[in-house]
Amino acid sequence: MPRGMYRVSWLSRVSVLGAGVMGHGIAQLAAMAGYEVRLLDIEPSILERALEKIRWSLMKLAEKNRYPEEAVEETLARIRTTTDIPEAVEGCGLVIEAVPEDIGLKRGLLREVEDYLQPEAIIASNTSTLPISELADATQRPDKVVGIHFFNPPQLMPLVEVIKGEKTSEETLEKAVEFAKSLGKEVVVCRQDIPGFIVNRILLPLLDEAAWTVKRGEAQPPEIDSALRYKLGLPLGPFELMDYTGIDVVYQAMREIKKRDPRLLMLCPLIEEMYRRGWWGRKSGRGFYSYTTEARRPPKISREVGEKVDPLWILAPAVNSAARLLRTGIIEREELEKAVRLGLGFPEGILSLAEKLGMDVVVKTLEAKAALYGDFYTPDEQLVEMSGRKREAVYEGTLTLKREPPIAWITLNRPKKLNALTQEMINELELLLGILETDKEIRVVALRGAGGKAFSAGADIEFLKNLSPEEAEKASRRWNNTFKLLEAFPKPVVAVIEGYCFGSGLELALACDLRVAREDSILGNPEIDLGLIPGAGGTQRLTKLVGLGKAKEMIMLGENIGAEEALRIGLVNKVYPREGFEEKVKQLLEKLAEKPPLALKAAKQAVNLAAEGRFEEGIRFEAKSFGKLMSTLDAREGIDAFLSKRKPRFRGE
Ligand code: CO8
Repeated sequence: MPRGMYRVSWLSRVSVLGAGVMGHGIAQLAAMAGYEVRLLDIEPSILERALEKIRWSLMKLAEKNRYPEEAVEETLARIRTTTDIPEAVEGCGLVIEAVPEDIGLKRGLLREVEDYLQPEAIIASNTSTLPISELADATQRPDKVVGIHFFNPPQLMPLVEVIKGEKTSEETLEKAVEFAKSLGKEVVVCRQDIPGFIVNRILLPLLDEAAWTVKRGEAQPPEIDSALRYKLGLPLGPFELMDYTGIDVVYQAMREIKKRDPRLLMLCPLIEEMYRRGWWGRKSGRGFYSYTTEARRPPKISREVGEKVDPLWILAPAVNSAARLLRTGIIEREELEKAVRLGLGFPEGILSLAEKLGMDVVVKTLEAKAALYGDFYTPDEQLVEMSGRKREAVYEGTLTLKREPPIAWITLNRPKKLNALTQEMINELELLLGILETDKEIRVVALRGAGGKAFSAGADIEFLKNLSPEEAEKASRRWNNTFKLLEAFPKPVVAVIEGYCFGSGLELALACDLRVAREDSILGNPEIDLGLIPGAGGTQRLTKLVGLGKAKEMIMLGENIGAEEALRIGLVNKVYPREGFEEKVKQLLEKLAEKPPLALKAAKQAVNLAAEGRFEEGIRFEAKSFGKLMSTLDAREGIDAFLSKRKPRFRGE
C-alpha cells in the first residue's frame, strides 16, 4: 500500500461524478485508500472503459511494486459504477464532481445531486478553472462545498490543491485536507477562491509567455522547450506540456481564467488559433509538434537547440505572478514553492529558482518586456522589493518624497516659482512627516528645493496677497505649528540649500536640525520690503541661532547674505562648492544615518530644550535620557566597538 493511504474515520463511502480522465483516477485513488466508491457517468460504455483503465493502472502499480497485487481485485470490487444519480450518492459522506468544465452543467448536476444527498455530506469540485463559490451557490449547503483540485494523472501526481470558497466552513476545509491526505497526497490550501488557484496561476502565464515568444518571432517551440528543460530543469517544455495536456484544455482554461482575472494572462492568439484549427496536440496527431508515429511520441529535443534562448525571458511573468500571490497573502512562500515543485515538477520552487537566476535580473527582464510590449509586464512591487532595489518616489505633489533608505528626500516641487511656499505645500509637509516618522528604514530626512535655483524664495506672495488680517494670523499659526512638528521630528532633518533661501523658505530651513548650503546660495529675510515681518517663526529661530545683533540686521534691513557669511555667523553648518555638491551632501547624510537613532533623537530633544531656554528641564531630560540610553543595545554596540577598535553598527534598539 502506498504511504499515507488510509481511510479517515468520518468517511466510508465516496461518490465520484464523472468517469473521465480525472474522475476515474480519483475513483481509483479513493478505492486504493479503502473507501467504498460510487462512480457515475451518463453511459455504461464510459464506465466500462473507466474500470478497464483503473484495472490497467492498478496492475501497472503492482508491477512496479507500488501496490500489492493481491489487493487489486478487492480494490476494484470497492468501486460500483452507475448511471443513476440517487444510487451514485446514496450513503456517501463526500461527493467529488469531475465533470467537464462547464459552469451550467456543474451547477445543474450539484443541484440535482443534493436532493438525494445526506444532510452532512460534503460536496467537492475538482474544477481547475471555475470559482468554487459559484458552484456552492447552486446548493443549499455552501458551507459544505469545497475545491479539491487533483492534477493529471491523479494516480501519480503527488499534489492536491484544496480551495476555500467564500462560504466554505473551516470544518469542511479541514475535512477536505484530511481526505486528500488520506489518499497519500501532499496538500496546499488556497484560502481564497481566486481564478487559477495556485498552480495554474504560475503555469498558465508560463505557457502563455512561451506562445507569445513564438508569436513575436523571438524563438521556436523546440528552442524554448530545450532551454526550459535543460537550463531550468523542468520535466517538460511548455509546448511539449501543452501538446500532452491538450491545447483545447489549455485554451479553455486560459479563456475562463482570463475572463475573471485579465491581469494574469494576455492569452496569445496563437493558442486560440491552434484550438480553432483542431490542432490540439498529441490526441489530435498535431499540435506544436506532430505525432504521426503509432506511439504518438513527441520528437526528441536536444540541449543544443535551446542554446540561444534565455529561459528567464519566458519564466519572468510566472515569477511576477508568484510574487503577486505572496503580496496578497493568499499563500505563504513555503507553500507556494511546494505547490510549484509538486504540482509542476519544477526541480525547486519558482522563487528560489528566480533567486538563483537573480531577482534583479528577473525585474530587469520584466522591465525590458514592459518597454517592448506594454504594462502587462510591469514588475510587481513585491518582486521589486525582493530584488533588493530601493523603492522609487512614493509621493508626488507640490512636494515629492523619494525613499532611498536610510535617507528620505522631501523636495519642494514648484521650481518655476522658485519653490515659493503655499498652504498646500505646508499641508503636504505635515503628511509626509507623518509617513516618515513610522518608516523604520528611514533614519535621516533631507529637505531640498527642486530645480537647483532655489531652496525656496519664501511664502508665495500671490497666496499672501489674498489673506485678510485674520486669515494671515491664522495662517501664520498653522505654519508655525507645522514647523514645530518638523523641529520636534524624532529623526534628524537636514535642509539642503541651493540658491535662494528667502523669507519663509529660510524659516523652514531654520526649523531643520542642520543646514548645508551650496557656495552660491543667498539667504535672507526680505519681508520688511513687503511691509511685513517673518511669519513662520523666523524672528525667534534666527535670533537664537545668530544672536540679537545679526538677526535684527537681517530682518530690519532685509539685506541678503551669501553662503560663506551664513557659515561664519552659524546660520548654516556647512558650505560645499557647486562641483561635487551632491556627493558631499550624500556623505553628510550617510554619516548622520550611521549614528545611533535613539541617541540622535534624545540629543535633538535635549538641545531643543536648551534653545527654548528651558535649562532646568533640559538638564533633567538629559540625565534621564543618558540613563535610558545606557540600557540600549546601541550603547552596548558603541562601547564594544570602541574597545575592540572597530566601526559600530547601530540598529536603533
Ligand atoms: N511668491 C510668489 N512667486 C514668487 C516668489 C514668491 N515669494 N518668488 C519668486 N516667485 C516667482 C516669480 O514671480 C516668477 O514667476 P513668473 O515666472 O511667473 O513671473 C518666478 O518665481 C521666478 O522668479 P523671478 O523671475 O523673480 O526670478 P529672479 O531670479 O529674477 O529673482 C528672487 C529671484 C530674487 C528670489 C525674486 O523672485 C524675489 O525677490 N522673490 C520674492 C522674495 C520674497 O520677497 N520672499 C519673501 C516672501 S514673504 C515670506 O516669505 C514670509 C511670509 C510669512 C508667511 C507666514 C504664514 C502664511
